[in-house]
Amino acid sequence: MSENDKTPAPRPLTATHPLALAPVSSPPATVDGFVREFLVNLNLERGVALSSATETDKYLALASTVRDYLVARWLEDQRRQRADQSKAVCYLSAEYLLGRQLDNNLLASGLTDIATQALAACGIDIDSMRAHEVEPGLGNGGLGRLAACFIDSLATLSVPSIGYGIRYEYGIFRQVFRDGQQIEKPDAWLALGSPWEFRHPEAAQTVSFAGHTETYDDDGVLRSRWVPAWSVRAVPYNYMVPGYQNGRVNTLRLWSAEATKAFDLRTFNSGDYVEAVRAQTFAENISKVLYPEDSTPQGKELRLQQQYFFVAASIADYMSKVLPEDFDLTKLPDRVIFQLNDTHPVIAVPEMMRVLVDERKLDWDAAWAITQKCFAYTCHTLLPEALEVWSVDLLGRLLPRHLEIIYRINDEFLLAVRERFGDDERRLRDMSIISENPASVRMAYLATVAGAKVNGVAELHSQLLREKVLHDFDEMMPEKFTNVTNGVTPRRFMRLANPELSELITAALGTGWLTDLERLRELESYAEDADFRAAFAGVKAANKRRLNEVLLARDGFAIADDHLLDVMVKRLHEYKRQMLKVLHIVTLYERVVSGRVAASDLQPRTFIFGAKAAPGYAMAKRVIHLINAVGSVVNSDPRLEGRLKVVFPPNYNVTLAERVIPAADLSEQISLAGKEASGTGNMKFALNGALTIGTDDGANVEIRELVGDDNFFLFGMSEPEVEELWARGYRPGEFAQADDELRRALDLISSGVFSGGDRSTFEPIVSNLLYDDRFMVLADYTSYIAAQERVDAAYADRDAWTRSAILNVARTGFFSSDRSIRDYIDRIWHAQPVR
Ligand code: 26V
Repeated sequence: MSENDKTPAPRPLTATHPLALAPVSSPPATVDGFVREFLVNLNLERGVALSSATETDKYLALASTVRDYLVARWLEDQRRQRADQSKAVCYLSAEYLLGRQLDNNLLASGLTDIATQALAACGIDIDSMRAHEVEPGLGNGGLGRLAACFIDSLATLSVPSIGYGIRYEYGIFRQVFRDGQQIEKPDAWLALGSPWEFRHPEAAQTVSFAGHTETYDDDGVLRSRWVPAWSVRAVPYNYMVPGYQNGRVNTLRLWSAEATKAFDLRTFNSGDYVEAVRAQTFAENISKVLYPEDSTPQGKELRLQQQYFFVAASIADYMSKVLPEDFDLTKLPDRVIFQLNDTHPVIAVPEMMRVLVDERKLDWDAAWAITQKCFAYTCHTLLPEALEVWSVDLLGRLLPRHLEIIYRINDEFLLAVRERFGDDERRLRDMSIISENPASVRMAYLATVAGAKVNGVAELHSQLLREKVLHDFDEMMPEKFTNVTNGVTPRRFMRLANPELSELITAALGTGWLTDLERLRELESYAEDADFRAAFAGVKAANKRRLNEVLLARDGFAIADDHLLDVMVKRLHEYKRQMLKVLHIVTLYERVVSGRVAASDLQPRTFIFGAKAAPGYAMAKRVIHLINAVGSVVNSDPRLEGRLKVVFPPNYNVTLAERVIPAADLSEQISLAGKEASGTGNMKFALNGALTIGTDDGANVEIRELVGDDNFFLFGMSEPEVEELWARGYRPGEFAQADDELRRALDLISSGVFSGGDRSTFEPIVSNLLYDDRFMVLADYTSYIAAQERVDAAYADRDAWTRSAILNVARTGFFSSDRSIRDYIDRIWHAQPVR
């Protein structure tokens, strides 16, 4: 056979093929191009013609179309990140409260106008598409929403980064009210399918649990290894995180638990089909549901499984997929920083040690030196009950090797404490990562010992962390501690949530402010311009109408447009003091029904509440019941002549926040000083031109400093005053004795007028306030009522109010999450944006 007879072998489609290098190109960014892509997706992906497509078909095809425009940049950024030598940020968070994706992704890719026109050409109203999306509620509140703002800013600032988390099948529960009481319904957010995610089974990781540890001789070196009892498969789902009109697309990787193949096969072969299916369900349970407890950890085994599951998968993913194979691990700190979003991912610390020592065979000291530079920890609370601890018993059963590693970290750390402070038994006991009776692991201490940096989330919070919660650690290693004040993304919470205000600002300042929010300062001079004030007031009025559209559609009621809109939206918790707001409402009501004040003398106000209570938090649920009960009495009492309204739309979420916040006149930030780590809702309100009534707590302190005392209604004890009163002995009864109106309000609640005459329904709330309240509601009542009177007086001069509102917007550009991310880069990560 001659050479010539050989048919040439087909050239394999290798990585050098042009399509493999630049796999896709974006469709043309024109109306026609968009229409074409949309119809192709409708036909090929949904298998329907436009004429017969349902709203869901259209929504899913639209989402795919937007994706198609982003995917080329995404692939390019993934390739670059692998090839790049620059340092990357891995943000580890058990929660991402993303909110709806469609509008954000349209805005980021600059396609909003094109898509609007293209859909109109197809006879589709884009607003109906927006309304069709179910938001992924993969978080509880502030911490999860902060993570979502941060990944937006990381992408917008072109920081090489990846967010890791859990793809819960059920997010935060859907809240409904029955007879005014909260009922929790499952949040089946995946029911329509999730068009923004890409499942990658080929990139799955195996995550193991339980079993035992053993030592063995490895060529003369004594080593430990973990022999796990069972394992699950962690399958990643990738989400695109587009930067704002900068061509950058980062990745959010959420892990879903599935049964391992090996596990399946073994059981199937043994003939036990039912057991195999059960095993599958068992595995899937791990990512089944988000724990709805915000701030009170329950020490549940499944939650520890969730934490280890996503953290182990993420570290394995980073080490095997992102790092080159022959990478010199001593250089790891130059390549990556893992940011721990609260203690939930802290089990990553012993996991990294296990990988470095047991798997990569580094010696302990070298591994510890690396680990200590690769992690940083953000604390999000001050409440002692919110600090996570895991019982040694549970941890040892589920993660025996990790417990050994934690013990060794602790032993060496306590040696260092002894070296520094001598045999100071108090200090040794208080600083130990392991506490006794019952033996448990303090995750915040582990994070502090392991982390290169520890930060709080507002100036006051960081200061209190150093002075109180982590005082001993601050004395030993003060250089670790720093502050990064939280921020919010102006793309979602200004541009998308408040399009009219955004237009007004752009008309005044030109473009560019959305990525350089300090430029809002330039609005200060406009506060003196009567035409601008009129336009600003017009935007607020329009936003109230926009809010009414959704309130009417989802709940069947609307708010009157001449009312001061007074808003308190956040998780329901005693420390946040929704009860103070309730006492204010009851006081106004009592003044009128007792005849001391004429209804016509009341400033018309609508009070909006939005709040979910943790399902097991009885007091919080009772407060929800009371708010609804007060609402139904107040709203229907003719003596008030419609001047006070209380509305509590159920199921407050990101989507509702985007409508409520831009419409608000007054923002309620009324936690007991020293308890709210930061707050981020407070920032969103100020940036949208609401005035704050608030205590000197969390980021309120910084908001007030920036906007000035004339544009902020401060009330209540300061944190040192709280401490002093607590030390002296807080006797709530004395405050009730001293304020006639407070006593009347409490009596009215006790009397049963809000519970159909039943005096027992809300009695536990009243007696809690009078005898057992750690959050000192009654101590701040008088000052709060006085501040509300200042609010009414200020609102009477509407033009002056508007001026203050404009100054709030102008002076709070500091609270962009872009600034927070820059602070993380400078103070903690030392990573560089890559262009
Ligand atoms: C804790 C736990 C405990 C176990 C069960 C599930 C779970 C879920 C979340 C949390 C964290 C609560 C801490 C938290 O959300 N802190 C909030 O963080 C915001 C962002 O920094 C901050 O603005 C709020 O003031 C702070 O309360």
